Amino acid sequence: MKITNAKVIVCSPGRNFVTLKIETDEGIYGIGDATVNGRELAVASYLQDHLVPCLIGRDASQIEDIWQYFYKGAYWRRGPITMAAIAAVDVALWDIKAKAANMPLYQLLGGASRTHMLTYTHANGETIEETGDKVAAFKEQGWKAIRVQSAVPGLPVTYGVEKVGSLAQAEDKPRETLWDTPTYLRFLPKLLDHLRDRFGYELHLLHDVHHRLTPQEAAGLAKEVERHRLFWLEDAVPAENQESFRLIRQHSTTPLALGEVFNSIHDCRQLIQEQLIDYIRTTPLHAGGITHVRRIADLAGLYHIRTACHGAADMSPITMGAALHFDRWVPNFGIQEYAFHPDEAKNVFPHEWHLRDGYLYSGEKPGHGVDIDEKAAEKYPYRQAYLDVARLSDGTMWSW
Ligand code: CS2
Ligand code: MG
Repeated sequence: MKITNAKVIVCSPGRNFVTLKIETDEGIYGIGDATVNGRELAVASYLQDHLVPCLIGRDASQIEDIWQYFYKGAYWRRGPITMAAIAAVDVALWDIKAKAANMPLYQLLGGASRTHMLTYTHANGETIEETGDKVAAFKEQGWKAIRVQSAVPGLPVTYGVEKVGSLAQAEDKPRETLWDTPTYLRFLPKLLDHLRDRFGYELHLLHDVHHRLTPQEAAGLAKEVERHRLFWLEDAVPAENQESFRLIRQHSTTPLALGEVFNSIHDCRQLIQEQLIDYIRTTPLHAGGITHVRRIADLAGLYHIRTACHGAADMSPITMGAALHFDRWVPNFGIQEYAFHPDEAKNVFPHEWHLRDGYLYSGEKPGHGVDIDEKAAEKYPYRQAYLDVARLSDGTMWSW
């Protein structure tokens, strides 16, 4: 089966998405997501200008060789742009292979290890009480696991709380936000005290620090919130320096999650082999497609680490479809994140996966079960957008 055409579709149904559609001489096509929030056009160009010309005429069934060709064959390898572009090719080719086999994608990976996936969503409030009310509403809808973020009093904007939250802002420059670690560290335990008093301990609660602390601060926080028995504390420290997690680990048994920004197994090898984390958050988008995340998952499995694919709304419904087929198979599955796509995006990307009672279901259609309505996509042209940046009150740049 020969690849006859590959096109890059950039659209903005509620937010920007980059999609690769690969067509074959047998009439079967597959689609993959290449969205890197705030850097969309860089991946679109990487695909269009550098990968697509090498794809035409290739045998679509050679997923592994094509992956290696674009990974090893690039002298300048790795990095979010490269790996997202490779991921889009990889996911589209798995989609084609599964459609050609007339099987849902999880069957090609080794078949189902489970019927449905435990999933968490986000409760974000301007106040502790409002966050609690949102948790109550999700609990009522059947959710078993909820990530809780609340505005930190004294900071004008808090990550994850504003309506647009982690969505990129449609502006010509990144918005500057203010960060203050001591204020945050005094506040967070109060939020968790309130939620445990109100909901007890059965409900899984998660919290995302979003890379803001030093290892010493994170170790103190992880120790202090042991009493709240979190499902996890996420991205406590920026993880370029993987060994910094040793300090947190030595001081606390709070489960740790990390890896949404990683794009290769080498970004998490030490964290996994030293058992410094409990959940690995790499997705089939930012970490090189199904072909690469399954390698990460297999390594993690050796060390009792479970998967937890990043599921923010800034990855298209295609990535959610691919992630759910991966989740359906992966033996060491932990949890899946889901943050609700804008309605316009649901129309552009018709999909079979669905939510019921706090669980996601992959669907049974051949392929990954997600399509793109190109006519609908044309109605939503790309808009320039950036993620926020953060500074301390004296102007120092900080991790956002
Ligand atoms: C987040 C994301 O979902 C998460 O855990 O950390 O919202 C993240 O901020 C965005 O994906 C950035 O694009
Ligand atoms: Mg996160």
